[in-house]
Amino acid sequence: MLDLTGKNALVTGIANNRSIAWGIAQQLHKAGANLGITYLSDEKGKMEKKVAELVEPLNPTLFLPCNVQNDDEIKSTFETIHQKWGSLDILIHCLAFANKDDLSGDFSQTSREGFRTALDVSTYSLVQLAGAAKPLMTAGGSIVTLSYLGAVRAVPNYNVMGVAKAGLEASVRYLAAELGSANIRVNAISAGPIRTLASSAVGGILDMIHHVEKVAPLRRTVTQIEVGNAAAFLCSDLASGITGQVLYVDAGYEIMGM
Ligand code: 0WE
Repeated sequence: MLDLTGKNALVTGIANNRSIAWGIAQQLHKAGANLGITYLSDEKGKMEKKVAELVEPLNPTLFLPCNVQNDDEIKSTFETIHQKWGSLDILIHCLAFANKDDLSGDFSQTSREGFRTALDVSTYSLVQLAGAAKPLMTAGGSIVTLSYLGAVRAVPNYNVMGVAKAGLEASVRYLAAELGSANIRVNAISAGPIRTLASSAVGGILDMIHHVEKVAPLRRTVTQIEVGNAAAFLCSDLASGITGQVLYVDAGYEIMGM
């Protein structure tokens, strides 16, 4: 059944124990994957210490800083994977950032710089990491990224992140088309709203969560572990025929008309 033993999996985007990437890492580990973890380094090394303590029970065999705005860190991350693992099977992309000012107010007032930042960190980073992973996925592979309904609907205040996620979902299709001949599959999970470090910084997130709890067919939100289970499935041979897709893990919210 769902078995990832012998597979090397790189997980990006763990910031703390509420991160969706943390739910994914736990479920990949449970399925037997060998984990590599990247984190966003800060000057004081506080993040490094925090994330290292968190992931220790999952016995990662690689633990590397990787800021996607720094080409050198990306280069050295994949050089280390090449040296230490030889090959890569799974890449989990859970990275997004927009300036806080660009996540409220009028979308038409988004600055060129704010637009560029959001698409650089949240969209281009998938293309960049997939390009770096491609030569290491010599036995085929699976790439999974995280999206949100704001990619395809105008969700209040999501603004420039909606444009970034629309670009991300299109990038999933173009990457899937290119990488399919190397038996590398590329898919996105569109997760319902979850309280995380990123979403808790957003005004009105609790109201959105309460709305989902009323309207979604399952009458609740989803958990990081449920997103993790869907990611583990997409990375497994059980999903060998699935690529280029956006899988909604949202308690059914997306199908509803209100
Ligand atoms: O993709 C996201 C979060 C994206 C995000 C959040 C922040 C907050 C703090 C990106 N950059 C930042 N930058 C910050 O400084 N989600 C799907 C969660 C989310 O974010 C929203 C949402 C939902 C849901 C923003 C506005 C409206 C709804």
